[in-house]
Amino acid sequence: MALRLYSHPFASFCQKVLIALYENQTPFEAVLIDLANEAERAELQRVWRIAKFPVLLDDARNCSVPESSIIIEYLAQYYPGPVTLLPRDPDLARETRLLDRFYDLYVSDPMQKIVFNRLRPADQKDPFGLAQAKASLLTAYGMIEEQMQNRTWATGDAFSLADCSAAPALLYANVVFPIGAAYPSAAAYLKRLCERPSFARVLREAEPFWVNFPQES
Ligand SMILES: N[C@@H](CCC(=O)N[C@@H](CS)C(=O)NCC(=O)O)C(=O)O
Repeated sequence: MALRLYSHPFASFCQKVLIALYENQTPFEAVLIDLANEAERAELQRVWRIAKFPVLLDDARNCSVPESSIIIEYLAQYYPGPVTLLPRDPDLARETRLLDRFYDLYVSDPMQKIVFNRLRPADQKDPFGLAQAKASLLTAYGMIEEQMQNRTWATGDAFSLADCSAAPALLYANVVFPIGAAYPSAAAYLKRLCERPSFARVLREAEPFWVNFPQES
């Protein structure tokens, strides 16, 4: 198989790329990386020294591509399909990249901080960082509420890179810090994302791993 994706079905940034691959039915092999397994972590670190996934390996072009947004841009360039994840119009492409960064930086990042705080030992919790993360998510929820009043997908009528980013970010954020009744358009957008066949498939594949999700303590 020309394309291999070092990934894990429960990891949000891996899900972002899986959505893109499923949208265009791009053939690839998912190589499951268990970060708790020393050998598998070392293999991930061999291809991307930062040791974060996903990483795409393209044997046909003899290259490896890290970082979820860059992978999706790479797929759009070299393995395009019927769903144009990065619009050709430069202004719409810039808006798409902005919303992709918005969901990564201002939804995923604080969501991960809340999850990591749950994983900390009881005597090493970070209440200040937790409050900051929740405040950041509230700001983001308010912005999404405004953005999604009249839109189906993040940038308008067409599903894009920004929606690949939004889906896992909002899904996990809603679990650790529920979106709530004050943000009906944001909640409706998350519902649409969950019903999108590509993300519905991702969610089915992630299902067995929910037992390991850290609970609030
Ligand atoms: N900016 C990166 C973030 C990737 C990332 O944070 N991946 C997480 C999984 S969702 C990870 O590898 N975590 C492992 C670790 O931090 O040790 C991207 O967009 O791909």
